[in-house]
Amino acid sequence: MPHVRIAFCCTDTKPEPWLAGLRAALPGAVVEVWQPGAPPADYAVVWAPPQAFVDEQPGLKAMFNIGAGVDALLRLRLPPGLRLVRLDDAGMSVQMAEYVCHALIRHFREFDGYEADVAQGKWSYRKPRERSEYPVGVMGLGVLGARVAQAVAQFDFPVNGWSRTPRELPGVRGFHGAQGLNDFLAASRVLVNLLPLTPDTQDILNRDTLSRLQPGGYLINVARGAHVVDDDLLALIDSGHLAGATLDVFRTEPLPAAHPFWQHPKVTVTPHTSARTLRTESIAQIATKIRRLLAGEPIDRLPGVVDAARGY
Ligand code: NDP
Ligand code: OXD
Repeated sequence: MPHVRIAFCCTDTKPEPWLAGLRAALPGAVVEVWQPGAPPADYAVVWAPPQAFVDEQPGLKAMFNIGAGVDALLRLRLPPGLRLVRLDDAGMSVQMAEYVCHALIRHFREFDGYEADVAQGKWSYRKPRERSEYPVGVMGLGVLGARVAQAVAQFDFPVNGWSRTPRELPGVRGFHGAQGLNDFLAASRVLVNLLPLTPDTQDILNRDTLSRLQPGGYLINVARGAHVVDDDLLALIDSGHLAGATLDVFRTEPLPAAHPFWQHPKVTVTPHTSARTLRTESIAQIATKIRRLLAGEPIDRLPGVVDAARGY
């Protein structure tokens, strides 16, 4: 392998196992935690790096994000030629499918109600709900959204999908673009958000859009907190138009102690855990991509290269 230097700059991440894994996968590469004043690196492995890192490393050829969402990276001032590469699944889509199916089925089958009954020693039945009355709309049909939409379809729910450009997936009724959004929402009762956070999608789940869901709608947000206008969501739950929400991501994380989501009886909160970065899979994917680049392959052939103009 040609001499290559890789800087590791990941906030809130224990570096040692990543360094050991990257060194084992890329023998001969120098892989070090970035410190101010460190020598120039060829590539970087990052999560929420500070602006100082980018400013001090103008010679980087590519930054590999150890997550799928690159909104935090695109908020930095980046040199024009620097390419960003995100995780392309790396074990996340199956976790997303599990999480969303769990939240959907828990709501649809009223398992919270049964749990409350059982806690009082009550043996009671609820009237079975019609699956056809619970069409599920998945916003974002990318690596994660496509897998989620198909997992939901396996349970025979009607499934709608919304993307920027047209996407065809078996068992999924496709809608696309701004012109398709209102029809997509009107056709859906349970809404699953798997959009990237971009200037076009920020605040997209607001009073107007959420009101367009079928009555008794339910939101499952597993993308980014800034997609949702929190007060609008709470007002629609409290008015009864929405039945509730399962939220994994928030505008401020950790979710502040005083935020009403914590205590709301119709809101389920989880701590940004719907699809975790899996270290072994991620290291293998990043190392394979670096090997391909070192072998002379053009970066645009790699899966997960970010289009900065598009924002994802
Ligand atoms: P992809 O880039 O593969 O997919 C993005 C999808 O969103 C595409 O279908 C794209 O449309 C669609 N899209 C983008 N912009 C718009 C728009 N303006 N209007 C309509 N559709 C749009 O991303 P992933 O599936 O890998 O990840 C999605 C997001 O999930 C990440 O950006 C991240 O924020 C979040 N995430 C959350 C995690 C968690 O633990 N909670 C973990 C991992 C990711 P098109 O197909 O036409 O390009
Ligand atoms: C991601 C995330 O974007 O963990 O991968 O949210």
